[in-house]
Amino acid sequence: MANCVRIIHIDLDAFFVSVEQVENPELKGKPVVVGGRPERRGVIATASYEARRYGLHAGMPLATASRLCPQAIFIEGNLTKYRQASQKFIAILADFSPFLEPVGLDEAYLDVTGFESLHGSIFKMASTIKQQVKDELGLSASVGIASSKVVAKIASELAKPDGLLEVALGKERSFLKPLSVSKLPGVGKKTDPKLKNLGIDTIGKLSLMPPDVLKSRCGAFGEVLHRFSNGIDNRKVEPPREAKSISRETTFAENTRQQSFLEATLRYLSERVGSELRQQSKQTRCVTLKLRYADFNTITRHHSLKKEINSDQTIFLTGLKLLKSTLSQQKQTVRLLGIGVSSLTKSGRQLHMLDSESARLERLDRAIDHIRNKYGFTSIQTGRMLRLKDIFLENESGYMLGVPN
Ligand code: DCP
Ligand code: MG
Repeated sequence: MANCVRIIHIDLDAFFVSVEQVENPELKGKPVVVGGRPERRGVIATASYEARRYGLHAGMPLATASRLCPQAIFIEGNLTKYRQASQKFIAILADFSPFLEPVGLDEAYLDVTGFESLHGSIFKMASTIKQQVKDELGLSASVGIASSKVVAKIASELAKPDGLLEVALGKERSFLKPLSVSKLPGVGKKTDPKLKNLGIDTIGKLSLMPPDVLKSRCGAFGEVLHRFSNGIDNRKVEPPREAKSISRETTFAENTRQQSFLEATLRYLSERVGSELRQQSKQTRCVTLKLRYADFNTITRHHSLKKEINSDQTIFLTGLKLLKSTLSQQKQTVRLLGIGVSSLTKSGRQLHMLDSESARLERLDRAIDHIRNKYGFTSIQTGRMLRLKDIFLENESGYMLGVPN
């Protein structure tokens, strides 16, 4: 007999904040916000559940947050640390099912069809996963179990925080029926009012609408709404494909055109990209510079290289050329600077084939990577980057830029 599809959706609770609370238990049970100091420009990345009681939420400007909840504790945040926690989280999940699809840093789907006998039941399996994440990482997660991705995701959302909810086979429609349409993934500021205008507030009502009506109001998404509201979702759990690009960017506290500062930041971001590239044993042929100007206009400029590279120096110099030529045509100050690489290939290292300059750069990068892995990213710095010391706060895994990235 064919097994009925069982899918687990798991999502960590208040992820960035929870990582901070594990590191500093004094923060537990308090209104805590990760995203930056309230006097800085920026928005909340994560608010603890205690802070959410005051109306604080992800995406809210920090200044608004501190007005609504003056006693909140504001933390700068450090994405490197959250990435490390994320990797450990995904590694735990991978022990339970190879059919694993991570989404973002703190969320994943697992196809566990046919895994009942291994664990007694899928419910027991999910409790074990939750417990293991708690024991090994100190983080609490919420889990939904259902016959499709969409229903599992809605179930985990409903179970938050620290919950576990299984929607039995055949009960999908009755589970969804009373819920607000805003619980459906993709229904937000745009679609919600359109549905409300049609008199549709619950998923149950949505499920009874003729698909043609939904299509005429919401375009192609109307069809998805029809299927999702009826608990139908044939999307498979897809293990990730290899990354197509690597990039790092930062928003400045104050807009700037200061050449030496922009160069120092570009150097830092290039080294971040280069070190990730080498960690993945990849090389690149395309470097992209990204700039956002004071008026929020955002541009990207690409440069294709003749041969594959993975050195910080080449990424930086290519980015610098793009930066200089772009700024020479533009008078505005810069709000955001980013650098990325794409057209990635696996690096088959053939040192003897490299010319001596490439070989020298490769040895240098390897030595730097080694020291940084051991003593932290800022333990060794290049001349151009040193100016950043005066500008950004620093911790063991690198400079804390204005916005976690
Ligand atoms: N995030 C962010 N900016 C946003 C939303 C999220 O930087 N606008 C980051 C911070 C979150 C992480 O992504 O910690 C995960 O996002 P979630 O939507 O899963 O939110 P949380 O894990 O913080 O809370 P929840 O308990 O609701 O899942
Ligand atoms: Mg989460």
